[in-house]
Amino acid sequence: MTDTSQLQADLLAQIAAADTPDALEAVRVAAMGKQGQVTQLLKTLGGMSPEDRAVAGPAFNGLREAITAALAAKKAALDEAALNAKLAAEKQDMTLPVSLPATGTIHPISQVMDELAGIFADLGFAVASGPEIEDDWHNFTALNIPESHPARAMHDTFYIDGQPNMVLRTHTSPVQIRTMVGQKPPIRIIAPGRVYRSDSDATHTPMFHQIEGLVIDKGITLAHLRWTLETFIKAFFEVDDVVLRFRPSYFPFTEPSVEVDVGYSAKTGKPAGQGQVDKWLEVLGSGMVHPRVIAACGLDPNEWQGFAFGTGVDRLAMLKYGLTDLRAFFDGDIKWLKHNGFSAFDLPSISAGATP
Ligand code: 2NL
Repeated sequence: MTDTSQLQADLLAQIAAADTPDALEAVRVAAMGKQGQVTQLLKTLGGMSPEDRAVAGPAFNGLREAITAALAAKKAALDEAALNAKLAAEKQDMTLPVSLPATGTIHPISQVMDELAGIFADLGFAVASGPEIEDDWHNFTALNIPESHPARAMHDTFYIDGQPNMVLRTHTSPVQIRTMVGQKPPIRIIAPGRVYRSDSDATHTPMFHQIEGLVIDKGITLAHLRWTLETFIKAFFEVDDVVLRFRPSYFPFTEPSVEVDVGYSAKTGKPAGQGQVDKWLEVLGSGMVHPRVIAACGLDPNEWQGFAFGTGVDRLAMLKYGLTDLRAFFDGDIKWLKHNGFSAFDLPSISAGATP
């Protein structure tokens, strides 16, 4: 009864013949399960004389090991074959063209964000980003906004419940503060992103999009600010000739502060050149970075100067693409998105925005 070679040959043949995981499992149960042939054989060792057991033990255990190994090898082979079949069935030819018409569109805000990033990339600006939940220092204090400033009042700022020092950022300036703190000048960045203010009516939404820009270097003057903004406005509105009006203004974080208006033509509804201006539209706030802001970031204001600017992306999108209802931007109305969205295949560039 110690000759296991016939049983081993039978079981190995059954394992070899099993061509599905279920069939293999049936063979395993029949051999190695509680009532399995190999298990039953091993149980007989207990009732044997020591002499018989000395012979049968190694033989039975050898059988068990051979079957266990064969089951494992077959299981691995079947698993691999199953995976290969699945991969073959799910194969996608990535070189095939996209089936048109594509149904989704690029939201005007995303489109304008892409255009802005493209324009400023060509001017040597990197895109920076940061958290939307900010601490009081990065959002206000470092920007020379004292405790008493109205921008800190509860009705403007969303505070985080139970964390009086944390706010939803009210502008993207904290991104620039983080860059100045963490990076050695020269710095040329834009910071586009979502910002939050507790304000909601026809022209204000509690979340909106802002883009700010910052340049820090040695010997930076208002002339650099003026050239950069003029170049940006021409590229963005796709006009060669544009008249900008710089008005003195006030921001706590810049000194001097300058508001920038674009001359508009009533006839074309576009920014206009000399002699064609019918009205002025305010498009940007800007100024020379306040020495206190530079110092708050650990830099010496006698060594480093810079300019900064900020504007609303949603408003820029409305101006450029003739959209009149701000709230429609956030309604998610498919008809509106289809009509006002942009093709994903239409890449914005410095020379041309995309056509809706
Ligand atoms: C506006 C005006 C502005 C800035 C933003 C800025 C950032 C740093 C330092 C100094 Cl870190 N300034 N940003 C400067 C002037 C104007 O935004 O009307 N935004 C919608």
